Order: sequence, then structure tokens, then C-alpha cells
Amino acid sequence: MALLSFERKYRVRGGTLIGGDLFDFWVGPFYVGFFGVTTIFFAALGTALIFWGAALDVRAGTGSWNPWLISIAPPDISYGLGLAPLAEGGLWQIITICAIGAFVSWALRQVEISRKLGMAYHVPVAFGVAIFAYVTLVVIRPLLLGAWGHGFPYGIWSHLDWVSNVGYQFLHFHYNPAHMLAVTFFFTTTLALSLHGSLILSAANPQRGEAVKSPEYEDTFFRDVLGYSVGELGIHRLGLFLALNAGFWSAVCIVISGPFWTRGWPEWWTWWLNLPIWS
Ligand code: 07D
Ligand code: 07D
Ligand code: U10
Repeated sequence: MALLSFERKYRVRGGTLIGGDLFDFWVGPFYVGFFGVTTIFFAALGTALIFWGAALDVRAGTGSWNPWLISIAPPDISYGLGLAPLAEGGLWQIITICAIGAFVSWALRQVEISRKLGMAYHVPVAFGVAIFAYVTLVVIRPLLLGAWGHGFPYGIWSHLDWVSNVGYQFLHFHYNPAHMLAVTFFFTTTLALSLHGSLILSAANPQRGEAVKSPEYEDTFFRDVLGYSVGELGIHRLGLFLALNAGFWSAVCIVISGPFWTRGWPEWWTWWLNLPIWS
């Protein structure tokens, strides 16, 4: 079925989580839905507040309109878990609420679209792991450390400074064992995608006049190379597993830094030197 006639057939009402028929329609290519409206609301409000914060900084002589340098800082640590005045981190607190509202709305809109199509919820679950990593950075870890000031600033350059500073607070972040796992999963994800993308193109997009090769060819290729083929469905399961673990162990590596381990990460490895087998 061609995509346009498919869309006509499946663009029907129903499957919404909330609000029944309210907002159950499309605008151009976009499905709206209740959560499309909440996405637009939170995203528009959050973006406007970032511009307002930038304007305040420019007026105070501490900021600029250069998009790379715009930055909305979290409150000072001295505010603890309390609310801060708007210009001193309060904006960051409201923008964080807007960001979480927009990300969660986006995931729920994906759920509604999956339901309309009678599909499972793998996509929203996967996006949920990215949201979890973000919430770990700006809610869970600051709560555990007792101050919103431990969140990262919202700016293209400034958030890199935060990553570097927090990394060096622990002397050498590469020695964080969960960071090692996360990095390895990120690297393995790109290896898996490059293997899969190249294999599919090599079989399904042949030279003019040549036949498209069936999955047996793909299986045989990797059986010849590796002695084993994970299979057509298997490679997608593996890819999802690798990618979600990359995000999950990222969240773990940062949430243990501070709340559960306060010294340099190289020191953590002394357990290895202290094993009784060496003495
Ligand atoms: C390609 C999908 C498209 C999305 C894009 C991002 C904005 C931000 C906001 C001016 C893969 C759109 C960006 C809407 C504009 C303001 C206030 C996704 C694709 C193109 N980072 N990070 C980037 C975010 C964190 C780190 C780039 C967001 C953590 C490092 C972009 C978040 C840590 C480097 C960006 C977030 C961290 C970057 C490219 C949220 C650990 C880079 C992102 C909400 C995770 C790279 C100048 C990309 C860079 C980069 C966005 C969080 C580390 C600006 C939205 C705190 C080390 N980050 N980041 O392609 O060039 O993602 O930075 O959590 O080197 Mg970051
Ligand atoms: C948080 C993004 C969520 C995004 C969402 C969606 C929009 C909409 C709209 C485009 C998690 C946003 C959407 C805004 C856009 C439109 C229309 C993703 C998030 C919800 N590190 N490190 C990581 C490496 C070092 C340090 C993670 C490598 C140094 C700290 C990953 C190296 C020191 C933290 C990683 C390296 C250091 C990290 C990031 C190499 C610094 C974290 C990925 C080769 C001196 C962060 C949860 C991630 C983390 C993190 C990789 C080096 C410090 C595993 C490869 C040694 C402090 N590092 N790192 O988490 O775990 O994505 O965050 O050297 O906090 Mg590291
Ligand atoms: C995959 C795949 C596969 C495919 C695929 C893909 C994975 C094999 C079959 C998909 C992959 C690709 C296409 C490859 C490229 C993708 C990437 C590299 C990933 C990164 C993607 C991007 C960078 C693009 C990002 C773009 C986005 C997010 C779209 C932006 C759009 C919007 C913000 C609009 C969203 C719409 C919403 C929320 C609802 C509808 C709303 C409107 C149309 C606006 C109007 C609003 C209303 C009518 C509602 C009224 C609103 C109100 C009342 C509130 C107002 C409040 C205010 C304060 C203003 O495996 O298979 O192929 O293709």
C-alpha cells in the first residue's frame, strides 16, 4: 500500500490515553493529540523563559545574545532544595519543569500514535531512557546531594564546562567503572549500526540489473565471517539493548558520583590491590 493511501486508512480516531476525541486530529503531517498540545505548551514556555533569562543577563552586563554563549544557570548551592528568585536560578527551576513536561508529553504522544497503529511501545520506552538520563542529571542527583545547584546549566558552551568540572572533581572520570560500561555501550552501538547498515545496503541495494539478495545471504555472510548470525530480528533487539544500556549506565555513572562515591575515581580501584590473593 502506498504511504499516502495507508495514511488515509489509518488516520482514524481512537487510541488516545486522555481527553477522548479532544485534539484527536492531524495538522499537516503532525498528529496533535492532548500531548501534542502539552508538548507545544511546555516547549514554547521553556524557550520563552530561556530568552527572558538571556535578556536579563544581557541587561545586567553578564551575558550576550551569541547563541553559543546563552546560558541559564541553576541556583547557587546555598539555596539547597528551596526555590530561588527568578534571576538567581528560579528561571532554571521553571525551565527544568518545562523540559521534563515537554519530554514526557513527547513520549506519551508516541504512546498514543503507537496505540492508533496497534503497535507495541518500544519507541516511547526507548525515549524514556533518554528522559531518565536527563532527570538523573537535573533532579535525582541534585536531590541526593541536597541542592538544585548540582544540576547542569542550560547553555551550549556552559554545559560542556559543567561536564569537565564535574569530571575533574573526581580526579579522573575515566576510572568510574559505570562510565566505562556506558562508553563501551556507546562504542558498541555505533559498531552494531555500522555493521547492520552496511550489511543491509550490500544485500538490498544492488547494482542496476542485479537481484536483491534475500536474508539467507545476510545470515550466511556473518556465519562465514564470525561462525554465527544473530538474525534479522535479533540485530534489532541487540541494537536496542546496546543503545538503552548506553543511556542507562550513563545515568548510573553520574548518580553514583557524589551521592555514593566522594573521592577520586582512581582510588575506587584500591579494592583490587587489597584483594587477599595478592598477600
Ligand atoms: C543529533 C538529535 C538532534 C538534537 C540536537 C540537540 C538544543 C539545545 C539550547 C541554547 C544527539 C538540539 C539542542 C535544543 C539548545 C540552548 C539553551 C541528538 C541528535 C541537535 N545536551 N553534550 C551537544 C544537549 C548533556 C555533551 C550538542 C541537550 C549532559 C558533550 C547539543 C541535553 C552531558 C557534547 C547538545 C544535553 C552532555 C555535547 C549536540 C539535555 C552528558 C558535545 C547533541 C536536554 C550527556 C556536543 C557544544 C547531539 C557539542 C554536545 C544538547 C545534556 C555532554 C547542543 C539538549 C549534561 C560532551 N549537546 N550533554 O547531537 O557540540 O545529540 O556541544 O540533557 O561535544 Mg550536550
Ligand atoms: C542526558 C540527553 C537527554 C535528552 C533528551 C532529549 C531536546 C529537543 C529539539 C532537535 C544521556 C532532549 C531533546 C532538547 C530538541 C529539536 C527539534 C543523554 C542525555 C531527554 N566521556 N562524563 C558521559 C565519554 C570524560 C563526565 C556520558 C567518552 C572525561 C561527566 C557518556 C569520553 C570527563 C558525565 C560519556 C568521556 C568526563 C559524563 C554521556 C572520552 C570530563 C556525565 C552520554 C572518549 C573531563 C555524563 C548521564 C549520556 C552522564 C557523561 C562518554 C570523557 C566526565 C557515557 C566517550 C574523562 C561529568 N560521558 N567524561 O549520558 O553520564 O547521554 O550523564 O573521553 O554527567 Mg564522560
Ligand atoms: C527510523 C526507522 C525506519 C524509518 C524511519 C526512521 C528510525 C526502518 C521506515 C526515522 C529516522 C529518520 C527520519 C532519520 C533522521 C532522524 C534523526 C537523525 C533523529 C533526529 C531528528 C531530528 C533532528 C528532527 C527533529 C524534529 C522534530 C522533533 C520535529 C519538530 C516538530 C515540532 C516541534 C512539531 C511537533 C508537533 C506537535 C507537538 C503536535 C502538532 C502541533 C502543531 C502542528 C502545531 C500547532 C499546534 C496546535 C494545532 C495545537 C494548539 C496548541 C496550543 C493550544 C498550545 C499553544 C501554547 C502556546 C504557549 C503557544 O527505523 O525504519 O523508515 O524513517
